[in-house]
Amino acid sequence: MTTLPQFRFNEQALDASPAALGPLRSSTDALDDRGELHQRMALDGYLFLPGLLDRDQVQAARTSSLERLAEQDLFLPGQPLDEALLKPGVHMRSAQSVPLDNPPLFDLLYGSHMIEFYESFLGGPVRPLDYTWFRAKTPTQDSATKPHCDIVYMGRGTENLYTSWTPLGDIPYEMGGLLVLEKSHLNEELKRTYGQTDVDVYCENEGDAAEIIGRARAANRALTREEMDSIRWSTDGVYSHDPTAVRTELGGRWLTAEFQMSDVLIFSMHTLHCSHDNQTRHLRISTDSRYQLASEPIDPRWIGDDPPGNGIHAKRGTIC
Ligand SMILES: O=C(O)CCC(=O)C(=O)O
Repeated sequence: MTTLPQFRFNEQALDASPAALGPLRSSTDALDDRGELHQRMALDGYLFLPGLLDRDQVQAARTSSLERLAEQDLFLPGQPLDEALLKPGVHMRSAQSVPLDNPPLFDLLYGSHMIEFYESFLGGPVRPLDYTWFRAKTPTQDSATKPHCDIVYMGRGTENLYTSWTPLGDIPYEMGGLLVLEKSHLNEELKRTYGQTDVDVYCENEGDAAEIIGRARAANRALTREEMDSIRWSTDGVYSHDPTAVRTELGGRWLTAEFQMSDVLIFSMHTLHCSHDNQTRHLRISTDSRYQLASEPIDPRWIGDDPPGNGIHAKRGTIC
C-alpha cells in the first residue's frame, strides 16, 4: 500500500499507518494446493482470492442487482446504470430483496466456480446456507458494518463454516470495503467470551423477557423495538462500535485491499471484521454467502425457501 486515501469508519478517521493498516495476502498462488490453503486459513483466518470468479458472470450479477435497486429510485436519472450514481440523501446499508429470484446472482454465488472451490477446500459435497446477505453501502453516517465475528449470528451448526465476501463491482479504497483484523481468529479469550454468544439468546430469568417472547411467538410476530430493548440479550451482535479501540485492545492490523470484480474474500467464523466508509457518490454493492460440508450440522436459521433468520422462532432463553 503506497498512497492511501484517508480511511474512515462512520465518519471518524482510521489510522492508516503501517502499524495499523496492512494489505490482505493473496492466496491465488495456492489455489491448487489444498494443504497450503488450509495452513493459510489456520494462520491468517482468511483466504483472499483475487480473480477466483468469472468477471463477466460478476458483471451479469451486478447488472441484475442494480436493475432491482433502480426500482427503488436510488439513482440519479440520466446516468448509466452501471455507475450506480446515488441521488443525494439516499441512506442504505443492505437490500435483502435483491437476492430474491435473481438468477445471475444465484449462479455467481452458488454456481460452478464458488462451489468447486469449496468442494476442493472442504473435501466433500458442499451445502451453502440458503440466505444471501446483500450489502448496499451509501456514503452516509452509520452505513459501515461494525466489528463483529460471524459465529454469533450463525453458530448453531458446524464451526467449519466459511463466509465468502464477494464484491459486485470494483471497489477502490475510497469506496470502502471489508477489513479483517489480523490474527483475531487466534485470540482464545475472544473465542471464550464474545465468541460464545448468540444474537438470538436472551436472559429468560430477567424481567418480563420470557412472557414477552412467549406472547410474540404465540402471535407469530416480530418483537417491537421497545420489546427488543427491554430484554437482555446474550449480545447485540457487534463486538465494538469502534475499530480503532478494537485494534488497541486486541492488537494486529486491519487488513484490506482495493477489491476488483471477480475477487472473493473467504474467512472463518471467528475472524473479526468490519467495513469502512464509502466516500464516493456511487453505491457499493457486495454479498456475503456461506458454505459448509453437507454432512455437518447446519444452523436452521439460515436454511429453507424462506429462512427464518433472526425471527421470533429463533429466540432461545438462557439463565443469566
Ligand atoms: O460488507 C459488509 O459491510 C460487511 C460484511 C460482513 O459483515 C460479512 O461478510 O460477514
